Amino acid sequence: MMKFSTFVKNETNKSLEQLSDKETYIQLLNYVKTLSADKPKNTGKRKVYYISAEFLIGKLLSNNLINLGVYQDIKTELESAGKSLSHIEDIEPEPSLGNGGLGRLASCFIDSMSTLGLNAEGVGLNYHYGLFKQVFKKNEQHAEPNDWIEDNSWLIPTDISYEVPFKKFTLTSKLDRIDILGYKKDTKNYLNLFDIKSVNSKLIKKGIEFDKTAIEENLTLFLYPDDSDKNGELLRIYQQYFMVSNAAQLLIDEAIASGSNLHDLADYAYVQINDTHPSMVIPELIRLLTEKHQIKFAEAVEIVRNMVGYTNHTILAEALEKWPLDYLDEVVPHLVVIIKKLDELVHAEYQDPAVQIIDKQKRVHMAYMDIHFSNSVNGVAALHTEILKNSELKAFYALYPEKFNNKTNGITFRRWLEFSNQPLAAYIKELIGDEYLHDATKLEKLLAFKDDKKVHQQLAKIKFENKLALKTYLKENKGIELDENSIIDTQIKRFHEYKRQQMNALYVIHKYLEIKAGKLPKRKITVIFGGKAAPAYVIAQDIIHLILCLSELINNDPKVNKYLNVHLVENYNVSVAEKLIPATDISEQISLASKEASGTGNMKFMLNGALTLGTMDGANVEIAELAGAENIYTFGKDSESIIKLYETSGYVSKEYYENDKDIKRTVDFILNPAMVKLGNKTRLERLYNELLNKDWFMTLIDFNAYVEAKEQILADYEDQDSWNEKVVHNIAKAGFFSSDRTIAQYNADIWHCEG
Ligand code: 26Q
Repeated sequence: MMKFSTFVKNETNKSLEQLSDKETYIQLLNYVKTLSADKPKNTGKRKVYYISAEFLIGKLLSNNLINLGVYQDIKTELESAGKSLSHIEDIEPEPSLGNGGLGRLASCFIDSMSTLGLNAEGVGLNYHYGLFKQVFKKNEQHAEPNDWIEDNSWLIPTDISYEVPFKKFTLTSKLDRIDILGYKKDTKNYLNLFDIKSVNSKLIKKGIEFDKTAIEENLTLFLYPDDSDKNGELLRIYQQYFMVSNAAQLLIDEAIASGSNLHDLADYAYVQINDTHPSMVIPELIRLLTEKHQIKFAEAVEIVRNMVGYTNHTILAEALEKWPLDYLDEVVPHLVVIIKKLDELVHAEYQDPAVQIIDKQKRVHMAYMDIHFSNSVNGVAALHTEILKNSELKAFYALYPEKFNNKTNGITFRRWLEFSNQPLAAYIKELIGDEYLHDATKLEKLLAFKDDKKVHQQLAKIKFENKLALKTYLKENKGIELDENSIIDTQIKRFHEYKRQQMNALYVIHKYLEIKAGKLPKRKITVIFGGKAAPAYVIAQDIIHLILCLSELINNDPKVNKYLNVHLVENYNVSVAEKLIPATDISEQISLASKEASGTGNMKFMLNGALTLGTMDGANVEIAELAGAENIYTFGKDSESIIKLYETSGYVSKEYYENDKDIKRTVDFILNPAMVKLGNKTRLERLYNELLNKDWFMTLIDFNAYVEAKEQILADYEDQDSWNEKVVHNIAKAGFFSSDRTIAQYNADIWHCEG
């Protein structure tokens, strides 16, 4: 392999020392692209197409260097030329192709598919401005376009292009690809990102507002454009159909090129549908097979049924897509014909209204279509899959028990340990070698050191080092002063009521009031939040507002700020997560039980030696089982009780407020004059009223249990030996959460493609 400095000399006729950091970044990008261009693609008869509206891939330079096995060499080479790799990493813009857990999961998955050498690719859209950039002004969130694509980028143009027919016009696509390297593998896969040729950024007006009707120019401008009006919803349908029609045409072309006669298409392709955003791929494949390739309808249905799997990521009713048939008819009438035929097939077989694709109000239930016309339906954590089978999708489980399976989520350890926590990774190698990089369960060897005080001290030292690195990062990039000597308690995820950032904020108020009253914590606590709220989700924005006001109040109060700090990090993204997670002591996973399908941040924290403070929800349940009850802090009502409460409408938030003085005092503080002075009264009042009169996600039901568990975890931190014994247990048992394991299971149980 050519040395980087030689590459630079050949390309620029300059030495490495003569390049600026920006020029060095561009040379490194080209160096990696050249090395990866030499690698052959994975092969195998059957190819997996993982279709997803989001791929939250994060920066790629460091990850690619690690996967190529040259990270340390490049670091050393740069150092001897007087350069710092971490400064150069900062220059790369973070791709803005995802929003949260589902998109980050898709990205961990494509890393693992390449690492396992599977013939499996991602397919999505290349949004030019992706998800909005979050900016805080006057303690409120504002959304700005995120212009992430530069002239030099990881995107590799191809001349692959398709015609995608809509009712009113036909759009021509173009395909850009990103090479996806596996960890120390000789082969690669692609992330396929389709785009329109005619995208026009001049449509963007104030913030992220734009003309939603100019489809031929706006289709790939934004991820999840505002769909609070009809034009927004229509645009989403345009985006989804464009994504899946391209995917379907690509896979049919590739199958034919590999020798398929299309009657045997299922031997050549498998489509994994990441939530319902790509569901239209089912009728689209059937349409193409019948209309373009003369296959009979009944046969086409069976072919497609054998080559599609559906992954469910949520049980929140509002996130389960139901498109009005009229809207589909306005955009893709040719698909409506097929959807109606599928609906008739279901109707002929089953009479239960609960399992019909098209309901009485003429809305198409995308998930239901997926379940009938696929051969696999999976949840993303053990508890989540059980809830799907026994409650949310019970009627379907009764029809198709054999289709249902669980695939507990995972994360790639290359990004979330090797790269993001280099001091810890180096120390683990010192203790147990590097076998865990290929077989993550080998981390269990760390259990041999669980009582070793020297190991405890070293882990504490690494945590402190990471806090210092975070301090520098937050100061330089986010205008935040972090106290490295405080306990760091972090909640990072999309803002949503079910995730209950508001419960954490109420804890902050509770602590503030205690400190004001002279009850001082043993050690300073820093509560960190990070996350974006959907622009149309008003209450989530109100929660952000509450936290920003609290942050201003508390951090500027000299009596309190010695004991308590609150920060909300602006524009939380993958790069911010990579800095926050290794420095965190307490991982907040406090969703209302039954509502968080899995969570994957919880796994990242566990791997990085933070202890979980969480409800028995999603993958927290499996974390508790693996780490052992004594090594995790769980609290609150369990999922069964919560599901019952919803069934009986048994939760009345006002009762909690009126019957508990501390809760009342804490909630009332939202409207304290000191807060109203810093904030927007309308927002604070709305949030207060929401908590009192509605509180759909039951913040108050677990508040006391939460305070108690938090006091316990804070107290336990003081015994550092016992704390670090728990830390060792957590890291040692985190191997199960490697996405390599998850992907191996998808392949063994669903995809059956050769590796
Ligand atoms: C639906 C309808 C209309 C508009 C938007 C949507 C929509 C958009 C995004 C629905 C869902 C999403 C994203 C969901 C998501 O990120 N889910 C998370 O997936 C993770 C990976 O499985 C889990 O770990 C999380 O628990 C789950 O919340």
